[in-house]
Amino acid sequence: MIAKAGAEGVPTCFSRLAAHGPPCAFGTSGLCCRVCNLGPCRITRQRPRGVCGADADTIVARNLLRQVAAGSAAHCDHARHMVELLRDLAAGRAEGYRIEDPAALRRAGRLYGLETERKPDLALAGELADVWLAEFTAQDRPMRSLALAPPARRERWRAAGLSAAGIDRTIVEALHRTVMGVDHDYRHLLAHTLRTALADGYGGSAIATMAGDILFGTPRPVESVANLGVLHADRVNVVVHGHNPAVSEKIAQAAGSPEIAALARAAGAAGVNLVGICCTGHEVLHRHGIALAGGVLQQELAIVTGAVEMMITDVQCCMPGLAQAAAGYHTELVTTSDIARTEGFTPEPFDGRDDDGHARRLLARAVSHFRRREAARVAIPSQRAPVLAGFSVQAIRGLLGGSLRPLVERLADGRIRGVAAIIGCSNPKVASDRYAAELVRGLISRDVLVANTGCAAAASAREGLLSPALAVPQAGPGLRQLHEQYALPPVLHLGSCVNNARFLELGAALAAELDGRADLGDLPLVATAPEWISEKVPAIGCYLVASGVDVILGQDLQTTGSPNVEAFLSRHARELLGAGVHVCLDPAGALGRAMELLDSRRARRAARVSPTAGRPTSSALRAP
Ligand code: BF8
Ligand code: SF4
Repeated sequence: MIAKAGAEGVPTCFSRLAAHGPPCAFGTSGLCCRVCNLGPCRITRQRPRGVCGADADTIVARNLLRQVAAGSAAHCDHARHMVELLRDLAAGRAEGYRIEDPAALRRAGRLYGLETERKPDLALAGELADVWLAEFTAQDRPMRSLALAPPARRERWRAAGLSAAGIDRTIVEALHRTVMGVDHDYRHLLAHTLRTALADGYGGSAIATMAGDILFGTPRPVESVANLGVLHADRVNVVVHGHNPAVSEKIAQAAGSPEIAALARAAGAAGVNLVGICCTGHEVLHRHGIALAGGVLQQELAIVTGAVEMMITDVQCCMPGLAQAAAGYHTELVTTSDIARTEGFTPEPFDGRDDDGHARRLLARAVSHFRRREAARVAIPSQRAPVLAGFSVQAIRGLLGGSLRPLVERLADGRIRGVAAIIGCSNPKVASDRYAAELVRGLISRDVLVANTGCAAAASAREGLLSPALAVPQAGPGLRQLHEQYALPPVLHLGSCVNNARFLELGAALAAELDGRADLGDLPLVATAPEWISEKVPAIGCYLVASGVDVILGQDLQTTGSPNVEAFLSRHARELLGAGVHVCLDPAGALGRAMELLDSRRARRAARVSPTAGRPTSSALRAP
């Protein structure tokens, strides 16, 4: 598709990257400061301070905090929209929506200490929405959602002063601190970076995940297919792209309607084929088995097939360059979010009023574009791989017979050497997705269970690693036996990037099963982001480290300009939180480091504890 785009003169991120050449070294190292108009300042050996006197440590830490604040804001604002939808539904103002999973509602209500048994669903949904909205606005108390973490971890945060207050306050404070002339001690800035990330992991990402499950259903294992070969030459192809599960859910429901199928047939197509890209693609894959065309790097390439009638976007990771790609074909680009406008995209904001009708009208318009397709320019790659997705923690527990005990026992005796989250984006600056695929193969062959999210999961999907039939033969004996006995595959697709909260949930549940005093830092857990693009990934990395999970990055953070900041994130974080950031530029190095980290954690743990009987799950999220 990259070659086809080149031959047809259609620009993509690949061609623009080549035209840009090597990126600016000041930006790459974090040494460019443009927070005030005394500058912008660029730090060099000859000019070690900006005009205001800020040194490299301050500038690099400030830039990282701003990145993490922006990434956290994206996840948290996504969560806010989900919570507002839940609140509106409870108040009878969200026509066409319903509580899809009452058990998830009650589960979440119990976590926050709400009375859940003698109350109608909508009343409980309203109370829970109020509790969650208060997580955004809390001023002088820590977020209640921090109690999703094991008690030992919360104690570490308290001792280190990292307990985040309300989400909005924490993120606003991040921006305030980084204005010229406020916070200049890099350690103090980095502490707030971790605090801000915690507001994301346990606030925004966890709340978005729980609210999504309540409104649209908790994912269960579901079969599908992935890669650009999921597009069909004889059907009207519609792509949902972005992150908001409410929009993609409505489009998915409408796409299944007989009325739309009839319209498509009348237009000469065999039907409507809905596929997903990026995280909203994962949401509909998990809940409806809708095919996944790919991750962030496939968005323009899907259009280059010449076979996409409409791409329906919402927020985050929807490149503005899509407009240039679509201009070369008949594809209509639609933006459904009130906060996202791009020239070349038709604004069609979904506002909770008649979203079903809105979705049907959009699909009818997509059908009308089918006749404008230029058949001679259609080229759909044949590659498609089978996928098994839908691994919420509840689904994992279900497969394991109702408890995580079989997994905990195997982690304790070494039949399974650990659980590795492979997360984050695909980046055209590196050999896209090869790192992720090689690492996943290496890990499962060494009996490390892989938990995948985001574009890294899309990479695994395209490589066939989300197909048990293809992945199990590549796995070690421990994982093969686990699959044989429980049908739990070696690579578990946990969902979108906000669903990294499922990894935190899995870690907390494993810790509770292992020993009431255990913590994520005591478990053989590790995370790798092979390739990162979005500011959301440094935010995820920081909340994982703050949770006690070592994070291996396949590319440097933009912090190499300050050895002190890098030492804080690797060594000091380890002393403070039991985990740090590692950078391994090649997959073999990452695999070696991951195995070292997992084995040393298991050895440490084995020296101290063996698994004990199951205990009640935590319900510690009551008001402080
Ligand atoms: O949130 S992995 S490119 S799609 S940021 Fe974006 Fe990165 Fe993909 Fe979803 Ni996540
Ligand atoms: Fe330069 Fe300081 Fe202004 Fe940054 S804050 S641009 S270092 S003067």
